[in-house]
Amino acid sequence: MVLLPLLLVLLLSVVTVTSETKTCEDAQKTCSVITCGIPVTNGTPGRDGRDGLKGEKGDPGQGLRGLQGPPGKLGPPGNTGAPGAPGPKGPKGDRGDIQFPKKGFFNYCPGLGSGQPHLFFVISVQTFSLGKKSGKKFYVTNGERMPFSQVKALCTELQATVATPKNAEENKAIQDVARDIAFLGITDEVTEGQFTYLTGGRLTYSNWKTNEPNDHGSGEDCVIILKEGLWNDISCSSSFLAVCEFPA
Ligand code: MAN
Ligand code: CA
Ligand code: CA
Repeated sequence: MVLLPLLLVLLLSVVTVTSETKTCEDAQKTCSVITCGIPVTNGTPGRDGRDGLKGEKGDPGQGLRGLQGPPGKLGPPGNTGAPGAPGPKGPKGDRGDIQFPKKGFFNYCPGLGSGQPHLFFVISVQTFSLGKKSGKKFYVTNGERMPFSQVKALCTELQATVATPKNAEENKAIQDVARDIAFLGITDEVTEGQFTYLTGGRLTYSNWKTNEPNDHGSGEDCVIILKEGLWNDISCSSSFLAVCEFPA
């Protein structure tokens, strides 16, 4: 009973060997080189092969990230940008002052003589259009000092009057145009101590300096506006700036 399995094992081994030999012979028909024979022990391992091709880049490592480096150098300046859109229109400016050119200015104008009519004509045209536009009185000066009688003559020739402030705003306007002591169109020549406008009537506005008018010395019947805008009565034969007034 014990021999039967042993016999079966031996039989199986013979069948296996026979089958392997048959397979090798079959292979000989198709393979160009094949060794058939009884199995032998393995030889010594061959030499190491050549280095292979470089592998692909590996995934980033898992280590801690390094500190951030210092900022890079400043780049070159960029191109100039396109001009911006125009700003909104500003508010209307104050009315400008026209001052007579200094004496002799018109002598240099070709085609114009040195005679005053030319000068007067230019100023009259300007004041007419500017005064009409603003709706306010208009003051001009030629920058010259002269006695009151000459100031009156000059302004009359311009078909104007001597500057006569009737309120603080007009007083300031005259002050700004004159920028020096100037005669006003006010006197007490008719009745001492009673100041009236050249154009007639008692004062409706005044800006006397403290202790003025005082009819100082041999008498003072004319009025000047000082640089700070205050008034003083003064001798009409003294010379001060001529400022003429054009109606609004
Ligand atoms: C002083 C004051 C004035 C006067 C002038 C005249 O300044 O007395 O009132 O008008 O002198 O120069
Ligand atoms: Ca007087
Ligand atoms: Ca005085």
